[in-house]
Amino acid sequence: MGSERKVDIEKVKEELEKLREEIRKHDYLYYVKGEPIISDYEYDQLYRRLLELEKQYPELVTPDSPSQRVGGAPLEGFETVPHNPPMLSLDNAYDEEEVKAWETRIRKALGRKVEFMAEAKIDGVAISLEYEDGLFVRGSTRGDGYTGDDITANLKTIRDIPLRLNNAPRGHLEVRGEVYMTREDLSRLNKKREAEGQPLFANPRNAAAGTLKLLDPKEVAKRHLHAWLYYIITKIPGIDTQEKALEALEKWGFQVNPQRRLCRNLDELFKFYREVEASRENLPYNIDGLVVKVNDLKAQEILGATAKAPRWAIAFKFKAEQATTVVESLEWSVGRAGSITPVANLRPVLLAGTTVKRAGLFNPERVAELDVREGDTVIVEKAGDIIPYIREVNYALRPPGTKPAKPPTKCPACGSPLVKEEGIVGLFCRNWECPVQVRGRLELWASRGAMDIEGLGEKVAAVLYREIGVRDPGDLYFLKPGCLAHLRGFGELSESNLLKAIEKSKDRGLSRVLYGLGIPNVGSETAALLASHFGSIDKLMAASKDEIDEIPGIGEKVAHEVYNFFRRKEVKNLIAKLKKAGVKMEEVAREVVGPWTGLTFVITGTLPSMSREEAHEAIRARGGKPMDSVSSKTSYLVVGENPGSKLAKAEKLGIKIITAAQFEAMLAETPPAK
Ligand code: 3BA
Repeated sequence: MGSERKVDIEKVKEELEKLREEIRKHDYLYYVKGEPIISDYEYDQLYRRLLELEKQYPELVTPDSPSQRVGGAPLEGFETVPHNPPMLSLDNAYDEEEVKAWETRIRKALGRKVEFMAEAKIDGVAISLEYEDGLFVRGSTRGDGYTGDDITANLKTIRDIPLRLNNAPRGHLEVRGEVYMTREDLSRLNKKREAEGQPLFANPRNAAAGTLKLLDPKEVAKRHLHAWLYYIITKIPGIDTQEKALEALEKWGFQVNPQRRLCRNLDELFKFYREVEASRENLPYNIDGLVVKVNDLKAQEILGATAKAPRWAIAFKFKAEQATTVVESLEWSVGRAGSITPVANLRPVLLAGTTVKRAGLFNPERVAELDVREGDTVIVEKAGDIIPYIREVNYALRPPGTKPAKPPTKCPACGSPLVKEEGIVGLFCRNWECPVQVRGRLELWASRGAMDIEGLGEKVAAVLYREIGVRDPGDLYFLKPGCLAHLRGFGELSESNLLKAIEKSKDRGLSRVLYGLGIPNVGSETAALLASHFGSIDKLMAASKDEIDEIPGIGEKVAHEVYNFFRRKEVKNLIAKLKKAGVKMEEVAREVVGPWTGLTFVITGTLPSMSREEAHEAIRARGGKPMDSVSSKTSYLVVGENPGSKLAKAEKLGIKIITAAQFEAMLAETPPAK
């Protein structure tokens, strides 16, 4: 009986392996090549048989089985993954002159000329992948470069990412690259989102980033992401150039950017740049330039990196794409802080992968400066490749009889007279009860980075304003049970949930309160600075303009805004109301989130220039964790004079060991988090 089962198992194993091999082949032909050779039906038969057998023999499920791509249950959240070495960014060059200057620096540093590997720069999201003995074990986002999110389950759904490598080196292998989405897949996704009333993704990069952050791998699988790899972290004998690294990646089974060329000199590089730029529109994905790398890895090592980017690589960007269209009308809208923002409604035009219908004009001064008028022909570009704006007006094509655009004198939302303020660009509505501002203020107060009140978004803010007479965030804390339940879209349950969420928000602390108040020009960083400097709202409100101005990191303009904000009688009322409600307006000690978040440090021996406690403080200030003993979780062991037994332990565990001097260099290169 026992032996019969054994024979069975061997046979099943064999069938499973065959099935998997077969399915892998068809996955590759279908997803990567786009040229399937069997029907969907035939494929489904194979796949079902695989699932059936694996269900029957769960002990035979292997981590590289195609069934493991679709992932299991949704995740609760992501673990963090430290990046060692960090995932840096790239310096940019915008024209040939800048590339020449870069090449000159390299030539001088090395004392010789070098060859360059140039790769089309895919507009995607950076990732890191880890393999053990050829099996995919972990993948992560770039995050802040020092730590990212563990998105293994999501990455497993991407067919371009092999779960098992061909002839890869034994042991640990880490490679880095980029995940991207094609333009076609983006427009399909956006059509679906539009139909479902969800916000649209502005471009393929945002869509790829948003998709990788989904907690449900099954949803990720539906979006057909792709991946290119371009960097091997692990040192491999025989791989001594970027060219060979790309070939090795390809051989192991990764997808590698097909548009690449080894260039012996700048002329060859510039020629390749023009070729790739000309091919741009015909590609199914967005590229935004070339990444040019010193080909020789030895030379790369000598050149090294700054705290931000390697010196041996540069992103040679394409000129921003432009489109010509016509201004159909000019519109003036009111922002949350009461500023009047002109917007041009445009004849729809395709630009860098999306249809542009509106372009921001920032402020009335900008409209006057450009002298843009209704009916004008204009050139639009995208700032940061995302936000469309008017670059230029073609005055020669202006239709006869137009007049300069006139900013409104009354607020388009509430009719109050608009004011211009000393020393500030722009026009403002200063009516505290202007509906747009009240709703905006409530939304900001409730937002994630502020008081994080779940259930209070745009729609609910509008209802609270219109139906209940809520006029500022303070009113939220005096809502009575029963006041909402009768309203359309509300029920007893949603009322009680909202009231609970409001109650819970009282303890978020000063920094979030200050951000949530919507003081002009005060984002979450400035809010945190103010909070940690003053410690309580009373002290901040009592401070003079100069006292605020003196805080490092806060400029004169912001000091002026903060000071003025707290002089307003409506603001004083609001603060009094919040106090009465019991909203905490003192700073609560927070864990620092910074460049070293997720990294743990252990120090052994004495450091020449600082005490152990000072070193610990410096680590904490950057978000890192100082620890007293070495474990497998330690990221770095810092070795001072007369090190103890920790050194031997770290060596045994393969922990990264750095000298006191290296540690100090890291401190100098990495400023503390604010
Ligand atoms: N090559 C992006 N960084 C790239 C390895 C270095 C690098 C890129 C690249 C740092 C592309 C910065 C983010 C990052 C991995 C850090 C490329 C592309 N090479 N071909 C030199 O096509 N977008 N981006 N990624 N480490």
